[in-house]
Amino acid sequence: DMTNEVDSALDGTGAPTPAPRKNDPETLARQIVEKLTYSVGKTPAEARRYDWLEATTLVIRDRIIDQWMESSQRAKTSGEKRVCYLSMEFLIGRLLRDAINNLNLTEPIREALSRYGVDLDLVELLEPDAALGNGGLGRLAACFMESMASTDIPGFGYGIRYVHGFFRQEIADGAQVELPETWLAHGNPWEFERRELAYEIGFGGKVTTIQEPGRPARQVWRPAERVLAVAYDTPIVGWRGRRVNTLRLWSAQPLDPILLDAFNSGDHIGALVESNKAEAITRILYPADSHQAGQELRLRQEYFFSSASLQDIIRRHLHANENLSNLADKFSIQLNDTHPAVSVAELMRLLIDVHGHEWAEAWEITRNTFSYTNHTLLPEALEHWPIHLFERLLPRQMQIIYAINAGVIREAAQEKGFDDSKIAAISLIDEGNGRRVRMGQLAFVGSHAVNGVSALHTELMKETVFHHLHLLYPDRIENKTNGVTPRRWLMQANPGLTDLVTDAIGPAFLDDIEKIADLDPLADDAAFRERFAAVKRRNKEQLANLIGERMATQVDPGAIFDIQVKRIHEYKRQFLNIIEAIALYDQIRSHPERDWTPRVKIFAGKAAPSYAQAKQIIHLANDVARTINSDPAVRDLLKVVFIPNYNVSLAEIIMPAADLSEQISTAGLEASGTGNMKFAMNGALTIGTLDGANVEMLEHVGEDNIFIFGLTAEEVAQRRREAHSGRSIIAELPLLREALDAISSGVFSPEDPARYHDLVSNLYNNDWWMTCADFQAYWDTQRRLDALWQDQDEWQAKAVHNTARMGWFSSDRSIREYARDIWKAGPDA
Ligand code: B1H
Repeated sequence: DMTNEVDSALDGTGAPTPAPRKNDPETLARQIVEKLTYSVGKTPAEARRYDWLEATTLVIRDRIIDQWMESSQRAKTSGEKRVCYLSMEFLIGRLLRDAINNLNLTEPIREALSRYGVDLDLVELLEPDAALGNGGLGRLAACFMESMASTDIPGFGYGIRYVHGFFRQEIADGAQVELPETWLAHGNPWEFERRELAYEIGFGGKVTTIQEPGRPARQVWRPAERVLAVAYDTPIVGWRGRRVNTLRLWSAQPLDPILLDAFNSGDHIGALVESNKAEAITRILYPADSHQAGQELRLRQEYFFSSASLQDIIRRHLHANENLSNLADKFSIQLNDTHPAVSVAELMRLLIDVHGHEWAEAWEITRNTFSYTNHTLLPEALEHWPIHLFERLLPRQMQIIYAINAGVIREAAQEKGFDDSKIAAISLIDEGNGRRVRMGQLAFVGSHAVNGVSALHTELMKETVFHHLHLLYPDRIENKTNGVTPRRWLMQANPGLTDLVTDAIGPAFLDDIEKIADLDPLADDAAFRERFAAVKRRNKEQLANLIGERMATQVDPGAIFDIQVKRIHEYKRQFLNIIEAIALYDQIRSHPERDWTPRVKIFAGKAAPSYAQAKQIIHLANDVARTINSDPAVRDLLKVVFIPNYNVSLAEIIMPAADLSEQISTAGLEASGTGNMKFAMNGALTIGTLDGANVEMLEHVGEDNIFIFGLTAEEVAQRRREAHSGRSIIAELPLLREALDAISSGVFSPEDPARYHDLVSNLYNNDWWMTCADFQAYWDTQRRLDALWQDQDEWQAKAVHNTARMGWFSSDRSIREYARDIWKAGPDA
């Protein structure tokens, strides 16, 4: 069988297996030099740092492959249920340090390289980030992959191998500039091309009904275009190398690389048109976070990777099973948001048209196989495709969607007595604004379980977007609060804290992060607090160095590091944070005699290229930074920094260096947040609204250890119904008014005084995001934090409590809940 999970002569059929590998520095050093010589083609004397990276990666990779083959064989031969995580995004970041750490090889590798005068930390820095995602949703998929491997769940990630990941951001004259990202430029040693795993994906064309005598009518789809999906596999190593799972990413290739007839008749460009069109599908990641990218190419991407993944799952299933009737017993498929929701129609098509199942049975299999995670309630992010586009590109899937819809509507009318307005609400077709296919509704009805990503978000799903579907299927929605992997976000990102915790409570927490709770009593131990603060201080110095080097701005590591890093979005309210900085700036200048607490406000994040307001906010942050940082009147009391090109690797430096984490979204709009968790685990205090997972963080760390302010989700909804505006609030709050006056009069943009006119007038006329409504509460809470900073014993005790009480927010816990409640898979199934 040429289409095994991992192609190998070593499949347990008596072929020789390699000797177990030794992991002492001596052996590792010898192997690294061997790779350097025979794979890279350099002697140690000639080798440059990049060559050492390649050689080291290859040595680590060999060790992973041994485990990988074993894990794949185990999953295949045991017949255990496998979990497929379908996601348009996997925001992985660097892999080398993750792999070395999870194989427990950090020290021996460091030692091996040092024999040649090579510094492991510097080598690791050369690896490009795999940035195949936008933000939280893609990073969650990466944490989940790591946690599935670490908790011994046979998990398979399916996604797209974008040639260009998330764009690189530069700041020019204060404004965001987008540059192409080229992570594959030097090749990718982590991926394995599986040429034998290629599937045809069709687009367009016609559906014809075939009626043979004595047999039921069949539908046959003849696509007008076809492309190939080729698999690239990346191993995902779990903690202590226990299990190595596979991330399978699809690359689009033309069936014919060149149209020779066209070429020979002189049409050299035309000869390549088909090929270019095919490759365009997996060329680039759409950079619109929490916003629907409504273009045809996006729908092509979604269908392309959905169909390829399903064809692959079916092939794997039929390898060990006679037919697809028991598919749902052997595979669970999680849809990461609606981006792969077309899978529901595609699996129906494959079951009925290709594998000959009856509709009713196919529907049963489909629903039992799929489950769906919703990540946002923002109307502008909910995917819906114009019917004419959908029908033109995927005519057979459109027919199937109509048929699914008819069945659901019949059920709603007959069994629950839904009237027309309720039926309009659940319909898969939005009849409102030019008929559209609603992908959320499709994913919902095609799944046996639908989950939100925090307790609050899940409740709001039931009340808002899925209100009527929830009435129809009241047991379907459940909550699975997000988590983050402590291997990357604590152990690797913060080795200083990891060593300190190990020293204090022993190493058990490394294997079971909830045991970090043993640290809690040490919050009362002055000597421990001092060591805890010293670790934080060193991490802040490291970040201060980075800021000094990259931006030529000097910041004082003794000040509060107050950090907001995430995608730039109005609902996340970076603007509120900037206004507070301006108000503070004014106050410091007006009252220089007061005992101000020094602060460094740090921002980072990318705006979607087409999101004008978000780009304005970036511009404003940079303009404000320029003004404040060059004003001697505030000296070291206030600095504002916008660090360009936020990505996973930068986050790994930032999270451990924060004193204060800004999680200040308008309540009801941040589905969960995961940065909030990374910060708190690393001992930052949180200033935040009652939104997303902040609500559960409050429950875990306790109200004394988190700083909650502002309107609740319910109050926000109420004010929006009352057509709230900012004007009257601004009139009553001089601090706010003066800050806004400064912005709109061009204090921060003297070269273009009108630059922020719209940004500010939106607050007066509308205040949709409750920036004005929450300003005073936010300001007051910040001043309480200023006062707290003066009492370092108190601050550090709270910081220790945060680290000790955040274990529950591990993605291991999230994954175990999915495995237990939704997938019925894994070691405890
Ligand atoms: C989240 C997205 C998202 N929610 C559309 N929705 C995208 C929507 O490219 N697109 O079309 C991309 C991303 N991302 C985030 O998911 C939430 O805003 C966070 O609150 C949450 O923590 C994260 C993971 O659940």
